[in-house]
Amino acid sequence: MRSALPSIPTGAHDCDLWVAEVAALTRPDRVVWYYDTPDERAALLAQSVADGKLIKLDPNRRPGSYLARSDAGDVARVEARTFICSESEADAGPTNNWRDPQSMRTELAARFAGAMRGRTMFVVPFSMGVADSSLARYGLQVTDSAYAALSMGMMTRVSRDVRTRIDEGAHWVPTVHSVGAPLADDDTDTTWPSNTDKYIAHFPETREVWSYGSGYGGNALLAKKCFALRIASVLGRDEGWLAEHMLLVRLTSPEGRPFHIAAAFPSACGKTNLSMLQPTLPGWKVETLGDDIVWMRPGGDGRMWAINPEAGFFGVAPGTGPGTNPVATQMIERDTIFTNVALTPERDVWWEGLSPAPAELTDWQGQPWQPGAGTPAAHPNSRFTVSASACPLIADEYFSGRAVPLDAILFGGRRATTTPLVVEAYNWDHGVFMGATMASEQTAAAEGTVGRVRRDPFAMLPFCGYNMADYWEHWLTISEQLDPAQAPRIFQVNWFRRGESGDFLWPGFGDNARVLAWICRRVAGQVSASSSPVGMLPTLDDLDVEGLDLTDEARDQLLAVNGADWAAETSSIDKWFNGFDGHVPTRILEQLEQLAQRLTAVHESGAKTVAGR
Ligand code: GTP
Ligand code: SPV
Ligand code: MN
Repeated sequence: MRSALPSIPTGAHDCDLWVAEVAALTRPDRVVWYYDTPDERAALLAQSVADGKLIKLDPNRRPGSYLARSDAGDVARVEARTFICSESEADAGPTNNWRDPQSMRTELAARFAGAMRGRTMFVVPFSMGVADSSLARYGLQVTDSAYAALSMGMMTRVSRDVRTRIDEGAHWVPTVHSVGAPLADDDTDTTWPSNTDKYIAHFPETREVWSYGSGYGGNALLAKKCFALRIASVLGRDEGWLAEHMLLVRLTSPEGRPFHIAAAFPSACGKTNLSMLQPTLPGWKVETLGDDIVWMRPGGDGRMWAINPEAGFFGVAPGTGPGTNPVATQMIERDTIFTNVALTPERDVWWEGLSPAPAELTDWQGQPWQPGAGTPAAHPNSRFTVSASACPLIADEYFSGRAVPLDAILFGGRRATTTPLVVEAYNWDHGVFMGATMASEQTAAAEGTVGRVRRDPFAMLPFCGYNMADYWEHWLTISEQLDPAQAPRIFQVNWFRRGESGDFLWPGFGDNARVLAWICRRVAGQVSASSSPVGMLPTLDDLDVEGLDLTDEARDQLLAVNGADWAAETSSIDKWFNGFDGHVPTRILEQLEQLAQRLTAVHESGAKTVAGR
C-alpha cells in the first residue's frame, strides 16, 4: 500500500498509472471510469436513490430531478481550510493560507491513505470549454462521491473523448477528491458522508488539487473554483491570460448592436441573476454565456476575448423565483439536482423567495417545518445544479466554444453605503484599482460571519491561486496587448445600496438592464457622463428610470459620493495595502493617491456630497 501522494504525471500513458497510484493510496473497493453517458447517468442516479443519497422528486412536477441533503456541518466553501501550497510563501501572498508543499503532501497522504475504503472511486475526465476550442483545458477528477461525479457531468464537459485526448498526450490537471469517510465491512453509510477535518489543497507549481473531507460545491466539484480559478489563475499568469470569477452575457441593443459584458461580483452577489436577466427596458435582448467563471485573453486584434469554461450552473436557490429570475425558474423545472432546499408533501422543492410558503414542508435537514418556524426551510446557501443547455437564453457559443470580444467589465459587490449604483473608471489603471479595492458584505456562500464587509478584490479573494498583488500587476501588464480604443471599458456597480429605512434603494434584477443600457451607450459613445472624485457618473437624463417607483431623493442617494464615507474608504484601503509587504504595484498606489487628491479638491470646494447631476 502506498503511503505518499503520487507524484505528478508527465507524458502520454501516465494517466492510467496515476489513477492506479491514487487507488493504491486511497484503497477504494472499485474503480470506475465515469463518462456521463445517458445510460451511466441514469444508472448512477438510480443507485444514488437506492442508497438513500438522493431523493427522487415527483416526475410529474419536477421531471428528472433530485434532492440531496448535506450534513449540517458541510454546507458551504471552507475558506479557512483552503490552502495554496506554492514553493514560496510570498507566491501565495497575504490573502491566502499558505502551506509548504512537502509538509502538506505528507499531511494529506496520511488523510488519503485508505480514505476510500468501502467506496467506489469514480474517475471523471472533463474538459473546461468545448474540447476543440483554443482556450479549452482538460482535467481528471477522481472522487468517491457519486453526487460529485453526477454534478461534474452537468458542470463540465465529461466524455470518453477527453480521456482519449489525454491518452494521446494532451495536457491535463489531476484533481483528487475524497469525502474522507471510509467504510468498514459492517458500517452502514450515512446520507452525506463527510469529515469534520477538511483540506482544499492546491499545488500551483505542479498544477494539482487534493480535496478531503467535504462533499459540497466548490470544495468538491474540483473543476470549478479549484481548477478553473485557483490553478487556472496561475496558468494565466504564466501564459498571458486571465481566469476570473465573472459572469458573461451578451446584450443586444434595440438597434441590433451586440455588447459583451463580463462582471465580477463576490459569491452570492448576483452573477447568475445578471447573466440571465429579463430587461425591463423594451427592445433589449439578453443571451447568457456564463454565470460564474470567465477565461479571457487578448487577441491579436487588440481586443479581449472571453469564454465560459463551465457547462452548467451551480446557482443559489433562495431568492430565485418567477418575480426575480423567471429564466432560472424555467431552467430548473426539470433535470436538476437540488441541494439543501425544502421538500413539499407532493415531493417537489421549495425555498424562500420561490413562492408563498406552503402550509407544511420538510426542511433542508429533513425535519418538519411550518411558516413562522423561525428558521429558514431552505439553507441560505442551498443550490441548484443544472446543465447550461437548459437555459432558455443560452447563447450559441455554449455549443460552438467560440470566444466573444469584451466591451465592458464590471466590478460589483454588496455595499449598503459608499459605492454608487454605477460609476465608470477614468482609464484601465483606474479600473484595475476599482477591482483591486472592491469590498462586499460576506454571504452564506462561505463559512464565516454573514454581513461583515470585507475587501474582496476582483471577487477573487478566495479564488486567486497566487499573490493578489502580483495578480493586480498581471492585470496592468495585460493591457499592453490591448488597443486602448478597443479594450473593454471598466465600471463599478452596486445593486445593494440602502436608504435610511434600511431598504434597498434600487429594485435590482430585470431593472439592472437600465444600468447595463447606460454602460452600452457609454461604450457606443452615445451618452456623456459627469466627473466625480470616484469616476464618471451618469447624468440625470441618461439613466433611464422611466416607470420605476423611484423618488428624486432615492436617485440622488443611489449616485451620491459621500465625502465622509470616501475619506473612511481611502484610509481603509491605504491600511489594507500596507498588509501586502510592498508588493502593491506603483500604478495602483498612484490611483489611490489620485483618488485622495480628487476627494480633497471637492472637499475644499465645500461640497459634502457630489452627485452625478
Ligand atoms: P455564486 O454562485 O455564489 O457565485 O453567486 P452569484 O454571484 O451567482 O449570485 P446569485 O445571482 O445567485 O444571487 C445571490 C442572491 O442575491 C440571490 O438570493 C439573489 O436573489 C440575490 N440577488 C441577485 N441579484 C440581485 C439584485 O439585483 N438585487 C437584489 N436585491 N438581490 C439580488
Ligand atoms: C461561489 O461561492 O462563488 C460559488 C459556489 O459559485 S461554490 O461552487 O461552492 O464555490
Ligand atoms: Mn461563484
